[in-house]
Amino acid sequence: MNLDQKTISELAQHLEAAELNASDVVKITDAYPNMDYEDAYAIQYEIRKNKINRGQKFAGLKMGLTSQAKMKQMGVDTPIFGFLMDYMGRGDGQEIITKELIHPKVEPEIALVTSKELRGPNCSVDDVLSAIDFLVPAMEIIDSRYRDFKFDLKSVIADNTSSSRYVMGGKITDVSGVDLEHLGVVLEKNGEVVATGAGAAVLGHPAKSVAMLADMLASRGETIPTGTFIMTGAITEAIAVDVGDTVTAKFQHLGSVTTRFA
Ligand code: OOG
Ligand code: MG
Repeated sequence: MNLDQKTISELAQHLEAAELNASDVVKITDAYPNMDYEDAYAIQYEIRKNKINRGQKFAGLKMGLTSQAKMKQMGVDTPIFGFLMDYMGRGDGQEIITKELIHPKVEPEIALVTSKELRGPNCSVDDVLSAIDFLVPAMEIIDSRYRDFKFDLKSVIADNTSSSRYVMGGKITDVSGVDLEHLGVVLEKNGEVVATGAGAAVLGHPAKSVAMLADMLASRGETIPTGTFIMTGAITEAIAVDVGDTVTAKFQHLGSVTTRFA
């Protein structure tokens, strides 16, 4: 750690204010070039703690930058994790108020809920497959608080990996018999196909993303508790949206999920 607790608190407030006011800021490493990864997660955890202290409910975890497409789009090379809160979640077909966000982009993601505790290190794809309660089709709406989505890895980790909204499909599916690796997804904006992909885009297998999350948490002395909702990471590049757009992600086997930007 290179930052003191006072600076961590200030940066957490700074980034959360940018989120809640929908106003962008420059990446924090500009002012704190020597901050390290531990500092970055410390800021993210401070934001999470502050939200919980204000009565918001923790809703789950997400992996980010798990696909080659995203890593390339963002010019980075390692996955990261963040958290989701209840107020960020929407049901299938519910609207998202565009003016609450800065410059939202949509990503189709396979989500799941765990039926067992997952503990790293060395958590495997098989460990994860045997700990999936059910699968849910989902979309994440990312909204970096950084101007023009320009950031480095440490800045985006501190900014809770751009988490802002997520939409869950209404149908749950048992994992047995579902081939997550080859599972196809089509993302449509206003009825036109804007991106396509398969589960393998997520680290070769979406369960690998959860295994990696367990391993990353293990280095902090944490596990993934039973009953955790997890978004496994974008299957395609993120698609920018604007007021009036309707976006639908259609998943093979899992069903579809839609939202409209009001
Ligand atoms: C970081 C968040 C990426 C994903 O699924 O890859 C992410 C960003 O691209 O702003 O959520
Ligand atoms: Mg995502």
